[in-house]
Amino acid sequence: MNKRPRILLTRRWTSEVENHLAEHFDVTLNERDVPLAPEALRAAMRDHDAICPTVTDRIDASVLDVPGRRVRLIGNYGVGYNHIDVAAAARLGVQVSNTPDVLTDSTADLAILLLLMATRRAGEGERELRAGQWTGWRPTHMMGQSLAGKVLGLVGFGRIAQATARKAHAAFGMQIAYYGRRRAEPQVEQETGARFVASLDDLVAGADVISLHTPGGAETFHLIDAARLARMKPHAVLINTARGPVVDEAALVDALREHRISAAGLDVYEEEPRVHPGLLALQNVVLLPHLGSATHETRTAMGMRVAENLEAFFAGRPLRDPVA
Ligand code: 8YV
Repeated sequence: MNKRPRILLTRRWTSEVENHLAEHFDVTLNERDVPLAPEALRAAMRDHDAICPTVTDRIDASVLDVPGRRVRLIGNYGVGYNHIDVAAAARLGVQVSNTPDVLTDSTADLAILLLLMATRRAGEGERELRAGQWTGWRPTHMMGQSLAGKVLGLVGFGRIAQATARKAHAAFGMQIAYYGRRRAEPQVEQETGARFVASLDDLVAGADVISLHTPGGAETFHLIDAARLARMKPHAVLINTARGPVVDEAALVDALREHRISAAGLDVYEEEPRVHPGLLALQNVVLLPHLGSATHETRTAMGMRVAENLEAFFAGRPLRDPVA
């Protein structure tokens, strides 16, 4: 009998996926479900055939280039892979896969949730009520902003941005504008109701709500900095479901504190799980703990998508979702 490939899941996954994987592989689970230290990741590289990390694991060259490495595949659980040095992996002949498509709708739904919460002051309202400070209905109580006819400016126009565009346009009658490295196909623009804006500065200056959908990494670090925040309208709302470092968090705190923009809705942070203390002190920001893909259905589908990549790799077939 062939020896089954040995794989490591760096965090606990849904039981459906863990059970499925156990039928095909010799699976190591991280029973305590806390992030693994770099030394533990390096050790795992020596005694597994594949490791399946998440956003909480830094798979840099010092982990990949360990002497005696046995791992030949990094099957990432998640679509974003800025925590993996894919250039080093490619150089060392280690393949990398991710999980696109299956989390598109959940993440777009969460962007819409933040958009609604931030524009309708939902967090603020709930905090007031729970604190016993609600004095009753009145015409001018906690007024937010309506969405119909407002411009949603999308930064990046990949799968998740396009799904967000469709939902915001169809459900709330928002106008959609987007900035991306390249212009989308006319059919996609038509179906999402989106208009291309060639300059990011113009997009942020013209939008009522700005939602970020770029990858993380060096290329997008602090794309939204103090200067771009200064270009936004005073009633603008910033939504981030992409990666924390895309926004200069300290500059965002200043802009929100001084009411130079009206609100923000964040699911991701510069140094997760640490959240800038300035954000925690503000009322006009909604803060969620990186829940973009967190539904039972999606988290299982993500695991199954990793399983497809593992199964292809160990059967000698091309990966379904290669990123390096
Ligand atoms: C994941 C995400 O839960 O897929 C991504 O890129 O940001 C999240 O939805 C996380 O990355 C798991 O690794």
